[in-house]
Amino acid sequence: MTGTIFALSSAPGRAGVAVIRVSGSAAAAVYRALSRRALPAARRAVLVRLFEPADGVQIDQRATDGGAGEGAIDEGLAFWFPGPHSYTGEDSVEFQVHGGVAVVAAVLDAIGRVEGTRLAEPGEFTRRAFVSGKIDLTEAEGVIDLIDAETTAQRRQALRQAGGALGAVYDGWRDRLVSVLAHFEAVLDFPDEDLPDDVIDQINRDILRLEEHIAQHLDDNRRGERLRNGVRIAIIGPPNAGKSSLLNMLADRDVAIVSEVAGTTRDVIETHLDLAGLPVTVADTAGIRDSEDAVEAEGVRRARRTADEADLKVLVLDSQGFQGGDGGLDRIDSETIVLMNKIDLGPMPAVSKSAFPTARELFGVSVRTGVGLDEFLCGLTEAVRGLLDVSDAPVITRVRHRASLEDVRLALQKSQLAPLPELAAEDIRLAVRSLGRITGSVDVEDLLDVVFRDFCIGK
Ligand SMILES: Nc1nc2c(ncn2[C@@H]2O[C@H](COP(=O)(O)OP(=O)(O)OP(=O)(O)O)[C@@H](O)[C@H]2O)c(=O)[nH]1
Ligand SMILES: [Mg+2]
Repeated sequence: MTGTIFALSSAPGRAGVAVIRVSGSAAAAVYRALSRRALPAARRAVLVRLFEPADGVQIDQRATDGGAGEGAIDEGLAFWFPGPHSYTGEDSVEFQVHGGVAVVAAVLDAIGRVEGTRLAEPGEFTRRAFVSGKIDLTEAEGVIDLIDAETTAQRRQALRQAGGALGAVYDGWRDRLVSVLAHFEAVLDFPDEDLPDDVIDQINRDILRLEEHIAQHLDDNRRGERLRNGVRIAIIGPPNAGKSSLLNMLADRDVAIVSEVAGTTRDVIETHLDLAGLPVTVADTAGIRDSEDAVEAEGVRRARRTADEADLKVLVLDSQGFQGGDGGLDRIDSETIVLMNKIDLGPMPAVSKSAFPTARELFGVSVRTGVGLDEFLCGLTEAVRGLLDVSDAPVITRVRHRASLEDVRLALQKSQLAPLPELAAEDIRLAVRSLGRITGSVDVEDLLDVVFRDFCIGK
């Protein structure tokens, strides 16, 4: 994890411009060797020609930009970011060159020839930003999510987290626990001193209040994680109802085979879609029915499992052949939208919402002619929105956060039941450590030393 690292930071392949980053103590040497110029002013764009590093080539100490000479690799913009005021916190240089494959390869090769440099590992620039204390772990995760964001809502959430909103919540809780702990330590260390009687009561109240906050934060219906991964929608129903036709309509392309043969779809076919700015993964499944055919039976098993794992289900029925005992009816719940398809062939049967009392909504549509689809899409978007967090409050976006918070809550609960203050304090210490693990903050013991020393001043 040491040395000066460099990498192509923009996407590989042919492009107008390519961005190449260098970070570490040799960054200045890289700049000088490639530009044959002295370092420019910090954080200002300069136009330079880039060369192969060569022994004995004089650096023009007066010139900080431009650059002449035969044999240049390319001409482009360069930035000098002296540490700690850089993304990584280290001395950094950024080159913006023409985004041709040969140009990029030659510049990377030239940088690699400067003493002490090596290609960066995946995520290493952000990792260095964390190590040098520029960002915490949740912010680093936010950066990754921002790069991966495919929809507006995902981008907003990632930007919030990258900006430190989530980390600030956890750090705030951690600070409160550390102060609780400091009070505890005082009670333990100076039992004979005249501490206010209600110190322990106050401690317990603080712990309870924090536990409530964490419980609320955890009870979020996995909104943040859903937004990050996309809401999973399963299209289920009896064979031939028009499930694959619906998937193709939603995806606006021929993802799944459509045919009048019942039992066409066997495997689960998944597609990622952007539904009005919201990320969803739609799965088309095999028509649910009893089948002697081993392959179809396996498809039906997978269809049922997909339905059970989905956040939202769309049950497609053939309005013209509705029997009342159709496949998939047993999967209806409050997160199921029922679609009566093929109403172009005849009127809706005399079933209304009352036939599916537990379903979320019922729509009559024709996937073929488009009748009723706008209403259905509105209903679907609403349902998806309800499952996601589109508010501004920072939310849990990873299982890792959730697991640590559960640990915190458990430790706090245990501390309340502890028979001895020493044991309760140990539980609080565990809780502090678990919270610290989410943001990756400094060593817990160090922090406690500081707080406790301050607390005891004057004793
Ligand atoms: N008239 C009419 N036909 C439709 C409509 N939607 C789908 N179909 C037809 O119904 C047949 C079955 O459609 P699919 O989309 O393959 O049905 P499925 O539910 O995926 O069927 P399986 O994969 O076999 O379970 C095809 O011939 C479609 O063209 C509709 O709204 N109206
Ligand atoms: Mg199908």
